[in-house]
Amino acid sequence: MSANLLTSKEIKRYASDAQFDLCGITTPKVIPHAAQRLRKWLKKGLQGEMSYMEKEPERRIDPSKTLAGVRSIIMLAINYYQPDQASPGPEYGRVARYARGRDYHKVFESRTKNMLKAIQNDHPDLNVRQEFRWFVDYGPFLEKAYAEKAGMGYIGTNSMLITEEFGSWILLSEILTTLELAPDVPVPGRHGACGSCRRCVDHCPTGAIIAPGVVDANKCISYLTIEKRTEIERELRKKLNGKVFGCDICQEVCPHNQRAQPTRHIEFTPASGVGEFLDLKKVCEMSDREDFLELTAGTALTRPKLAGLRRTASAILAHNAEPKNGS
Ligand code: B12
Repeated sequence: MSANLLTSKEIKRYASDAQFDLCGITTPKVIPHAAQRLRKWLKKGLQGEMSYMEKEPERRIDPSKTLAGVRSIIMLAINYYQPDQASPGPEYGRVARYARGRDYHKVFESRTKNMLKAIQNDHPDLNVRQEFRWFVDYGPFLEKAYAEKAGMGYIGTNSMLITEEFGSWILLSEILTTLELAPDVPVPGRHGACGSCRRCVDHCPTGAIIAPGVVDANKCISYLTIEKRTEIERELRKKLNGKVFGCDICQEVCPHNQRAQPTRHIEFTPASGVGEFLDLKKVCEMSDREDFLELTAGTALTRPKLAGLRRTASAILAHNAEPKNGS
């Protein structure tokens, strides 16, 4: 263990040099209320078919099970906000903002590697490979809970981490380290600060926010269009309303997101990926992996695979073709 080789202030400078928008530091102590919430969420089956969420929940809860001797957690965030354009028509499906450009895992990965390379160059005594472990959301880790504890914002009723600077339009990643770093202080008095506001609950088309901070994935359009592998049931299909990949409604209606700022990162802009709209007929016509990868390679849209994306696109088109009440 290399004590005091680096300060929190220096880590934040490295994070900023590596083009992260926010950086917060906290201790790796288990957060009991977050652990409790995760256990309850799993017990109720709110994870749906996401079996990876069921694996090793104790590891997700306790960072020391991932990196022995971990002393600090460095939380990183990037703002990806971009305004919506008018839809070209019902034959096009909308992609959630975070996924319109390059796959965010790749963006975070390359920036984290650059950050750690810079640290290693400046501190040859440090064994960065051994003393730092990083991942982007696929790792077993409660990102929002540790980001809240690292003073980056607070978890709102829609269950998202809401920051002062960018609202909730940020993505997170983390570096676990054996270095002892001075922790940031959680934003005082903000926990549960949505108060009586229920805009996200009331606007969610499928009623997926079943209690403050609790999302039933089985109903969430994001889950249905990205993570769920089997058919989407009829009642839920009707509510997709053109959303072919992900959903931003619970963020769009959030008053805290008035402070949204367009992203400065070109990787998140439509020009770097599939863009905001997909031609649903074209998606349905894609017959092989080659066609699919031509459209989605390097973006987050590879996640549902061809079968998942085609299933959603055809569900939207089928619903559009149904006679509507009163017509
Ligand atoms: C599984 C998952 C999903 C699932 C389940 C969503 C969910 N809310 O759990 C699905 C597929 C539905 C999903 C959807 C989305 N996701 Co997602 N998802 C994850 C993942 C991989 C795990 C989250 C998790 O642990 N869920 C389990 C439940 C128990 O935890 P939770 O909702 O986070 O609950 C916590 C809070 O309740 C908190 N808490 C504790 N005490 C208290 C007390 C109060 C009063 C409150 C309010 C909360 C609170 O503790 C709990 C445990 O930490 C994380 C990445 C990660 N590794 O953390 C990304 C992550 C949460 N997703 C993210 C994003 C961007 C999205 C979408 C916006 C994508 C989109 N546009 O379609 C939507 C948003 C939907 C929503 N409102 O949640 C970002 C969120 C960034 C942010 N600003 O918060 C993350 C952090 C990924 C990332 N690397 O940035 N996601």
